Amino acid sequence: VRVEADLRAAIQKSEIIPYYQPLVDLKTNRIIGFEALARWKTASGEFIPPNEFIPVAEEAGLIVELTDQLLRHACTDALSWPSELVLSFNLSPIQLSDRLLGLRILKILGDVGLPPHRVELEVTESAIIQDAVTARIVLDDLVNAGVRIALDDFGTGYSSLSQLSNYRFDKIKIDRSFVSSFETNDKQDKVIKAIIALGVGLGVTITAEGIEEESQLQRLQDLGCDIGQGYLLGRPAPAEKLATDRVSAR
Ligand code: G
Ligand code: G
Ligand code: MN
Ligand code: NA
Repeated sequence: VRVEADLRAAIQKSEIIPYYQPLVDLKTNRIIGFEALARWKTASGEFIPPNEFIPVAEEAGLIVELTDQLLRHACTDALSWPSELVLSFNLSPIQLSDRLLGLRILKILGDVGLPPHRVELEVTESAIIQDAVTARIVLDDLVNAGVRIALDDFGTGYSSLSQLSNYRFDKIKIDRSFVSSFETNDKQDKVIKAIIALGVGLGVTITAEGIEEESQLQRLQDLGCDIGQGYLLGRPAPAEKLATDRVSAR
């Protein structure tokens, strides 16, 4: 209950802010955009990670308010970036069962003046399975306006193969658990190769998450992976520390 009251107050005081992690084109080494990752910076200077407060926000019915605030903040930040850079933003699974979500997101983009084609939303498959009818309405509203949709955490229990033929995703993000183990595990290497081939077949862009080592980056580039993300390429950082004018990621 205390966490819930604290969270309510934190939203009121706008203590929860987006950090940004670069998304890098692995063919050109250029930053193509940033993923917004929520951080709760408390008055005492402590950081509470999203895994701790997003579930509380969902339970307490605060996720709509929190998301609206974070998205507005992130879109405003993105307005000051070079105009070719995209903003990628995570949605909680339960949000996709709110049929007004799409229109609310588009309203925020309109208010801020960020064109929908500069925004990408990250969803997991479990979000779609929960309420497929509503998820379809929400995703259609967004896609028709030009927003792109990424299937996040691909390959884990949250995202598998079942919805790939039902929805037209623009991007698939390979979960970082694959990238972290694929050098020591020859089968994992084959799995990543197969996901990249799947992307080619479906005409979907593939992003690899969690790149921490030079050797992982090299292998992903050799396999033809489109986009990379991870501590090696850039850690999540506050808006004021972003080098959005940097041509190359490294
Ligand atoms: O930033 P970090 O890797 O600690 O994020 C942990 C989890 O929290 C990830 O699954 C990420 O998608 C999620 N997350 C981060 N920011 C947001 C947000 O603004 N909204 C939602 N719904 N989830 C977020
Ligand atoms: O579920 P989602 O893919 O949105 O989660 C992204 C999370 O992964 C964020 O919390 C982010 O801080 C974290 N992350 C980003 N890059 C790396 C990395 O290279 N290594 C690890 N361990 N975590 C990462
Ligand atoms: Mn994500
Ligand atoms: Na992920």
